Parts: sequence; structure tokens; C-alpha cells
Amino acid sequence: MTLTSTSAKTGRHFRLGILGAAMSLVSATVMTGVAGPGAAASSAASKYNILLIPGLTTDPFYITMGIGAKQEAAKLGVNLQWAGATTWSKSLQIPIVSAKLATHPNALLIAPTDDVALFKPIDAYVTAHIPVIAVDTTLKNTSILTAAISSDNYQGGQTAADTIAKLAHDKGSVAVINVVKGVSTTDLRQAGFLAEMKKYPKMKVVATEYDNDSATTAEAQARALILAHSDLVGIFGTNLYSAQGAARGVDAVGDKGKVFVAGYDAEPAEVQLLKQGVINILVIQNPAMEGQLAVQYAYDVLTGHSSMVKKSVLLPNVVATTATANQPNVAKYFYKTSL
Ligand code: T6T
Repeated sequence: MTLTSTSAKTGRHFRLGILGAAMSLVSATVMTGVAGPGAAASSAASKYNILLIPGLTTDPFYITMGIGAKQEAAKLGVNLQWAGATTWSKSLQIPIVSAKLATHPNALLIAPTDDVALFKPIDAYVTAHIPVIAVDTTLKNTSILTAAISSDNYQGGQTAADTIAKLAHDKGSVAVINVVKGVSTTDLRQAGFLAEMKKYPKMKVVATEYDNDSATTAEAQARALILAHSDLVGIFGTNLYSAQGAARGVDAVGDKGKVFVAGYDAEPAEVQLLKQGVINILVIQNPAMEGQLAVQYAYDVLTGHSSMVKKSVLLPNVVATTATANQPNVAKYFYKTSL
């Protein structure tokens, strides 16, 4: 991979800039996208092999993360390896994590599909003196991690709740369609949503469903929820597949504009549903920047600059609504579908 000769100082200032801005939900204009120099590449950098294991390899969120990571690896002249399961499954991810240890990467970047079950396989890397950075999701026990990089998931859930409440004039029943219990990101989104809903005395959360990361299941759940609750005014789909499925369910029964949909992420089908007004709001993350920062951090640790690494990073979200979906400063955050 190509080496670059940007100054380490510039790279560090860039990162501190991101982190300073990252503590709250901000508008799209505040975010800078995948940009900025990384730390200086040393001539020995290409000896480093960094392994990135996403939650699943086929999800545009992780594909976009992979693009950011790949670009940063190219800048720094390190090798990036990408490996994972094609569906969200701890029982598929664990054997991949364990098998890849034998390849002795210099650092592991990983989105654990379960915040407890992945502890042991990840700890095996730490025992082998391989630094581990959690990216997107994390573990319950973060003590073994060099760093954890994610989005402000709790605040994203709060925003989803406030948006539905506003659209529904603060009254009616709402439901959550989540992925599976034990996922740090989506658990926090749900917690933020439920806590925020308590601020609306005339609103009631009538159900929390788990779709196991299947849009088809989420669609069936949305249809059933609408049938079961005649006063349903909103559904929060906590990730890409949950939101997509929830919206399709609402659309299929002709409830667009009656049952408001707040979703997460921004792959093409969701964006289309947003533009059509079936989805009313998308909380969008910056996976490319997460991937970029994870590679920068791994490089810092490997080159003796651990003091540059922040133990916990929360990047800000971008909010897109039907009204703003065509704005270039929003559209630039939509996810990519190929690496
Ligand atoms: O929402 C993202 C990610 O942040 C979450 O941890 C799992 O689901 C996604 O990958 C979207 O499908």
C-alpha cells in the first residue's frame, strides 16, 4: 500500500478535533466526513497487519466502515484484513475470531456481535499481546480493550423518541423493533428511546420486538403491531434492517403518515423510504470515520504513540428527515454498498 508523508502532528490535531466535537448529537454541517491526514507513515509501517472483523460483512454500515478503514490503511501504508460472517450471529462470529488469531495480526479491530459472549475470544488476542479496539459495538467489560469507538447511540434513541412524539402531537402508542439483546449499540438506542418516551405522559410504549437483524421479520412484526394496537402512532427501528422492515410493514398496510417511523442508518432502500415519507427520520452514523479512527489508533499503539489514543470515543450522529434527505450536506453521509 502507498506510504504518505503527512505530519504526525497534523494527524493528531485532526483527531482531537473530531473528539472534541463528538460528544453530542450535532447537525450534519459540523461533521467533516472521512478526511484528514493520519499519523506519519514510517518506512517500517507495511510490516503491520491490522485485522478488521465487522458485525457482518454484507451490511452497508460495515461496508462503509471498511471503506474508511481501507483508505486510512492505504495512507499509513499498513495492511488491512477484512473477515467476518455474512449475517449477524455470535455463533458464526466467534469461530472466525478464534481462527484468525492463528494469523497473528498486529492489531484487531472488531464489532462484537454480543457484549458478553465475545469477551473470551477477544481476550485470547489480548493474552497474545495483540491490542484490540472495539469499533461500533463493544463489550460489557471494556477493561481488556485498548479503545472503543462508537456513535452516540443513547442520544440517537432519544432523538427518535422526540421526533415521533412531535409528529404524533405527544400522544398515542409506540413500539420498538430491535435486533437482539446483548448488542451494546442497539441496546443503548432502545434505552435512550424508552427513557425519553417517559417525558410524554400521553404516550405509551406497548411493545419491544426483536427481529434478529432480519428486515423480513421486522416487517411482519410491524404489521402485527399495527393490527394489535389501533392507536399505534410510531415505530422505532433501532438499526438498518429493523427500520427498513418496520417501514415496509407500515407501507404495506397503507399506514404511511399515520404510523410514524424513526429509523437508524442510511442504506439506499432506507433512503428511498425516507424520501417517500414512509420513514420520517433516520439517525445516521459515520461508520467511515469510525473505521478510519480505529486504524489510526491501532497504528498509534503499534508505533509507540499510545498517549494519542482515547479509551472511549463517541462520534456524533447526523439526522436526516424527509424534508432534508435531498440536501447534499445530509446525502453525503448515506452509506455505500460495496467496498
Ligand atoms: O446500526 C448498525 C450498527 O451500528 C449496529 O451495531 C448494528 O446494526 C447496524 O450495522 C445496521 O445494520
